[in-house]
Amino acid sequence: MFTRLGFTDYKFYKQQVIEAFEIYKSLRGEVNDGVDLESLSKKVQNLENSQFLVAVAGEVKAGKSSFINSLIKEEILPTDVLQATSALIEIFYAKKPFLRVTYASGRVELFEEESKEIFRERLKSIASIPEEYRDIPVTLIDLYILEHDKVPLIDDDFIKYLEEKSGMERLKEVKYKLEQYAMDRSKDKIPIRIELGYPFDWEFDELRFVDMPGVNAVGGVYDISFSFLDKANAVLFIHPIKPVESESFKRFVSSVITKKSKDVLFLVLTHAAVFYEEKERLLDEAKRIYGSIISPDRIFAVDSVLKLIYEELNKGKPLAEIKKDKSKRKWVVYFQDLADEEGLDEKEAFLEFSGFKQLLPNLERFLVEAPFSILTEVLETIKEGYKEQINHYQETIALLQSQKKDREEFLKEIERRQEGLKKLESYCYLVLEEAMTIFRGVHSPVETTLNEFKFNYYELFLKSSDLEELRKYYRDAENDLDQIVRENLQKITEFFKEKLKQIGEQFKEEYNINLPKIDFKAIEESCKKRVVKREEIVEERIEELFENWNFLKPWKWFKSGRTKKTVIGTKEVLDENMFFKTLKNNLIENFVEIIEKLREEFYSAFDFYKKRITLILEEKRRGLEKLRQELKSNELIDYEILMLEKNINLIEGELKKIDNLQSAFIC
Ligand SMILES: Nc1nc2c(ncn2[C@@H]2O[C@H](COP(=O)(O)OP(=O)(O)OP(=O)(O)O)[C@@H](O)[C@H]2O)c(=O)[nH]1
Ligand SMILES: [Mg+2]
Repeated sequence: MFTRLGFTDYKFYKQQVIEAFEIYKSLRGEVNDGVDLESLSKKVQNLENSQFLVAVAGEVKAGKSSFINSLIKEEILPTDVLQATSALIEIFYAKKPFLRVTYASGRVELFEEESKEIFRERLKSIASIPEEYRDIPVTLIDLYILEHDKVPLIDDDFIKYLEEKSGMERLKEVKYKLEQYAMDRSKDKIPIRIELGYPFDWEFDELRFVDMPGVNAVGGVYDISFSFLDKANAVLFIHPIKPVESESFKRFVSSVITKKSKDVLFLVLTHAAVFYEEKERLLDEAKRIYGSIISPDRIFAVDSVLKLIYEELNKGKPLAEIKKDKSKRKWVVYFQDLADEEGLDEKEAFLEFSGFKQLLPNLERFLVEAPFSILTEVLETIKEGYKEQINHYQETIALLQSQKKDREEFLKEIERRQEGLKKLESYCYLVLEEAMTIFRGVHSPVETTLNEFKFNYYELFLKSSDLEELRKYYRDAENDLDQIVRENLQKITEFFKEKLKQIGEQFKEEYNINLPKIDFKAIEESCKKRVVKREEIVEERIEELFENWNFLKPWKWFKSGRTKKTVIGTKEVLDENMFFKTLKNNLIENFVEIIEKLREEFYSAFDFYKKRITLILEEKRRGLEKLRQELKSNELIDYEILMLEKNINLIEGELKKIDNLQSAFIC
């Protein structure tokens, strides 16, 4: 589905769907058509505010910043500087340029409407590690300050800890440097969020890139990066094309990336120009090596510098000018020559050679796929609602007509229907009882899956050997739990739907009433929310980040377990093992508790279904009662019928429009 569509199409159809929803709202009026308007409005609102987060990760110096620059067509992110680990940079479209820096203390610095060059310099001074401190593990010192809110005492213990954690040696010799660095550091000086809004020449305003600090030598990332990866709609792992074999990527996939993020992972091999002749071979090799980790159509070879040259040409800068930039000179000369040889248009050739022509459309399609299915969902719900409205109007018209013809017969008809509705209600309750016996209890499908799930993750938690693995498994567990809840609610819904369908047919024949539509999807969604109590995925994933910058939400549950200092005797020491053990125990305890709670919540979902069904039936009964009590002249009846017919016409027109819209984007 949606295979040929990209950002521009999405933007266009999104607008159309929002408009269709507005019309739906106005046509619907007070009629209850079974659609949960609140839930649908929220969905549409999310569409309006949706953002696409693209996390760009990779080893130090892999070419992450250059890659983003080449996509946003501006050389605004500093390259060739070492990005500090606590500093992620978010880049997105803004009409008026601004740079906002949030520090760990909560202090915010805002720079507005400055030139690209000034932003670039500012970013450099805020986000990168100063030259003189490159040989000390500044990140670990920062993390210490962030977690303890005080400067560490640089004693032998601490130095040993730094050496163990960072893999750097002989740090004792630079003790003065460690002290000097630490002395000047405080929460007020450690940036944790850097946002850059700029009027990029990029057709999709909802896109947000995140330039992540390099993953460390063993492929690990810190919590703050992890929470971004976890939320990202696409994760691009950047790696130089040679050597193709990458331990950091493998480790990144095996112990950082959750099962869910794995579905959004791309591998981008950069520096393709440097090994241009071998490019295809290396790409094939990568596809072969990583075949079991990532689908081959998510692996690309690109060269960011060539793309940047193309963008400059596009802006009208002549090659002779571009050549003056030392980092580009070599590539200009080589590829200009190659373009000549192959008889290609000079400008287009740079784009062609850059490899972005393959990557970009694929990335675009990938990113819009999920939102496109939300558009479809919204339209489907609206259609269901409209159809129910038509049913409702037709029923009313029939009643009005019978009222006109024979008043006595009309009253009888209403009574018959009311009686039918009462029966229907008790039938529904019977179905609920039946559902409860199937879905509750020790042998129910819910219990079986939950038990299996509990057992699996208990083992994984116990077996995990470091914090990173534990973090990943915990997140996997959370996602799996989501999935379990979703699937089981779906099963319940299916059960209801099937039963109600049978009842509905029977009632239509016997009592001449249509079974009212029930928005099961919305019931399912609100149940799920109640059960899992976490925000839905699409919306406001960015805003809450500051609050959680250091921990994942669930991580917070056992925040107390995270303090890295352990008191042994009278001395406070940094004991990683002890810390990890405590953390693991706390986590398992929490985990079991959460499942127990979830089970209870899940079962209360039945009450929720019951309430909803009762409400819908009651409303229908009330409507009939109103009709019964109203005395209408024939003239008024004719008028009402006319109005209802007009409504039906309008709705039918809208339905046709929606069908056309759908057939346009399902191609
Ligand atoms: N030829 C070529 N050079 C590249 C490419 N990507 C990056 N470079 C060069 O590689 C160097 C490092 O690039 P950066 O973009 O700073 O790398 P980074 O991953 O952001 O580095 P850190 O933020 O420090 O981890 C720079 O000199 C870039 O010009 C590429 O695709 N082709
Ligand atoms: Mg960088």
